[in-house]
Amino acid sequence: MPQAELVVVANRLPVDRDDSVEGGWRRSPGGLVTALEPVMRQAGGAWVGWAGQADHAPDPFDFDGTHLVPVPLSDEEIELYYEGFSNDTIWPLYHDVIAAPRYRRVWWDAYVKVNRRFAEAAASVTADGGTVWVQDYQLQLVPRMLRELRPDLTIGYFHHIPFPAYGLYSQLPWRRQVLEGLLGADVIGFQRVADAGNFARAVRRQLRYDTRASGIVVPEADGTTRVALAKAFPISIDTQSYVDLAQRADVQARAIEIRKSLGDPERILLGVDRLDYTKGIRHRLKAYGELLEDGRLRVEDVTLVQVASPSRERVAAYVQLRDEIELTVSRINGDRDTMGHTAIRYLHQGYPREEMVALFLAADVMLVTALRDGMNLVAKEYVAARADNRGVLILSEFAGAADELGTALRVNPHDIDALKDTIVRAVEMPAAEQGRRMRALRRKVLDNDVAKWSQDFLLALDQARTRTS
Ligand code: GDG
Repeated sequence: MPQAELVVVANRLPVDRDDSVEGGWRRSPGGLVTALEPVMRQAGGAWVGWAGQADHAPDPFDFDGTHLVPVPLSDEEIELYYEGFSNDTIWPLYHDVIAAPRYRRVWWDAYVKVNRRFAEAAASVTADGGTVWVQDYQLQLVPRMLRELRPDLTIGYFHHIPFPAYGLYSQLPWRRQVLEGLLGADVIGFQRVADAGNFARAVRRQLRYDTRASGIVVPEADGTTRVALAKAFPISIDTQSYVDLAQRADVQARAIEIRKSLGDPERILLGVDRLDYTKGIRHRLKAYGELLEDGRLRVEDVTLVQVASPSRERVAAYVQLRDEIELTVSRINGDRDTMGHTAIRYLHQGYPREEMVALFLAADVMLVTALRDGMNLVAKEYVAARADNRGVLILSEFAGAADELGTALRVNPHDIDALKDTIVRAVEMPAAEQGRRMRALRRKVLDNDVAKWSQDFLLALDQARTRTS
């Protein structure tokens, strides 16, 4: 087995099966994959993850300069470890119990077993003294398991979703094991300063370890201690690729075509989300529906386009959410549509990136009303696409992106009256104010792209290595 100096461990490999292309695999879309591709290529890195098909793990293979190591998952493990513990226990708990988390011991058992399998796979492909970077909440136990197998490694972990306040976190029957699992890492990265703070507080309350600034003093089995760093590293997007797409003539033409096909409304409002209860889609629809009802907005002048890409369709809470949203959309449309104009153009579909960027260009107002969100990349993508310095971003204070994107129109999505006023303000905002706000937003997103994010994290890991060696 070839050994790599840098190994990424994530639930999914960075490729999707596609029999129509040579080799049978294509790179999956997504910022993480784009960000790590140059780093991995340069380091001759390896990536450990599930290949996407149950009960089928191909042998390790090379793809675009990266060695890919598939981890097998059975159908039952996908149900218990992924849909169960990851997406029906941790996901709702870490998003402030917007939906009720379910605590099931068989799910936990599967989570432990699968995390061990990932840790063992990473241990077997990492070179002596190498670096492993573990991604996200599906693999919180991997850092500790890996450290036990390979004490010579430098281990990083990045948490893409929020880390909740201790009062909520403490519901977790396995709260101690999860903290210990994460603390196996030398650097534990979070989206927001507040997430890192919640984590440090949970460690103090639950494990009684000392914390100093961003450092956590972790006692080892041999009586010594080491310092793990828990700190914010806000993730970003491949900004330039959005700027480039937005400048393409065909994408710009498509934006005009979209507007025309909606009946040339004065204002287009846009929401783009995975269909997930954390995204605040219902709150957005409620505010918009009331504005039409109150007569503050008219269906002849505005249209809301809501892309809700299909997600986690085997988890009960998502099935129910879809029903609720679709009922609400059809009620609003039934009440408000005219022959020529629709209130909401609802699309339960995924689209190519070109179409997304065309939508961003067509949208006068972008609605990000998440009730809780680690970062929210859609907010940054909209900003990156608007090189014309037009358009208004409405951004929930509960999305991580709110920490950086200070000149967006900030909103508490639970406050429906405030949300309504903010939508009206966005619809009426003069071009000069749009430009002033958008320019400041764009500076942030252009200066802090995903390549910088991965460099900052890997630099912190490198410093952790020199501290301990
Ligand atoms: C998690 C955290 C954190 C969506 N529909 C389509 C499509 N998308 C793309 C968006 C964006 C991505 O998917 C979604 O990223 P978000 O950040 O908005 O949200 P999550 O999926 O919940 O991601 C989140 C993120 O991890 C990274 O750390 O920011 O807080 O929850 O890029 O554009 N892309 C295409 N077609 C679609 O239909 N092409």
